Amino acid sequence: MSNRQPEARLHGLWSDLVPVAAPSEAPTAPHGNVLGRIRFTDAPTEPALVDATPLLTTHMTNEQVTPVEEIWRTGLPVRAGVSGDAVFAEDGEHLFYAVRLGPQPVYRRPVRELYENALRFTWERGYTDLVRMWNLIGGITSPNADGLETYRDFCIGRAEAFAAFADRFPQLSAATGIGTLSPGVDVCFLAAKPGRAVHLENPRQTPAYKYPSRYGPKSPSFARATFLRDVDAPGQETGSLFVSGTASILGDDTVHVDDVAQQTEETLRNIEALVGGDNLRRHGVAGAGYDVKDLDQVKVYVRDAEHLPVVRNICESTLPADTDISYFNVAVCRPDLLVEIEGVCR
Ligand code: 3EB
Repeated sequence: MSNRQPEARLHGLWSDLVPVAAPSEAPTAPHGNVLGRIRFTDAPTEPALVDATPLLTTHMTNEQVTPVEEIWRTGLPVRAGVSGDAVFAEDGEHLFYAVRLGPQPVYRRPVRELYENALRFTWERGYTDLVRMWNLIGGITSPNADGLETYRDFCIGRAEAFAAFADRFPQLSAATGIGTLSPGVDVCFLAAKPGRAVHLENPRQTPAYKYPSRYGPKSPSFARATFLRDVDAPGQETGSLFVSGTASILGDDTVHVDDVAQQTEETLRNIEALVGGDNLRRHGVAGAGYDVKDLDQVKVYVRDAEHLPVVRNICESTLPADTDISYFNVAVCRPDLLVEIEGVCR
């Protein structure tokens, strides 16, 4: 665990990645209150309140990688609850929501329902800005019962839900769409009270919601990053930049097919362009911006186990030694994508 989160910034939202085996043995006493936890381990389980805190458990580790838990914290008092199949927690400024959808022959309708329930709940509680979403999809590039790729099937249901809520959630946030190792879909997200979130696109990439239909009947519903201003910093540009799952895509094309080293380097260049000052200012966020070296709480998804060493090498030589990085051996949403990387800049 790195210590790059400033202790003083108690009114933002931050996360740690810790080994599952010893979450309580974190080297520094964690400050703040737990808003939610995402456990990346060797089997999925239904989301539940554990220690009065939402816990989503997703199947993302095998013998290649170490189970970890991502813990989201806030400086404000937290209240947790259950809503149907979903679990949530809120602190008056932020909401964490998690739900699991079991294996389905066709995902479109149940995914639409899942997202509509989630968006309705979130809107009713006043968390009207989405901040960061994760879509963890079993068999992501495998066909559904109708022969359509599961990711494309998922994207239809999600897009239909966002279309139904376009009056309330006109802006899409940062997200990840990635494979897991068990069928079913795990979804969780963070949302905030209005006025603090700014959503960013990447000048090197076509906005995902404008991808042409050759990638699927409905485009993916997400932005490339979301900047969340700190609660206690009116007029100042301090906050967190949530970087979406990023891959080796230029425009809408996968580049460096079959070359994992080049895909990893292109992905890091995409992140560099996304988080830099020029791109932030283009979206109305003042300040110097970030460098790819500022990326922390990094998750690196690698499709093929044999590519883990080369991807690790490139990430470790690009990012500072105290960066928290977790690696997962899971499929990415296009069969030709070998790697996807996400993280947070502060
Ligand atoms: C891409 O850029 C790679 O469907 O929620 C990245 C982040 C990707 C989020 C999603 C998909 C999603 O298109 C895939």
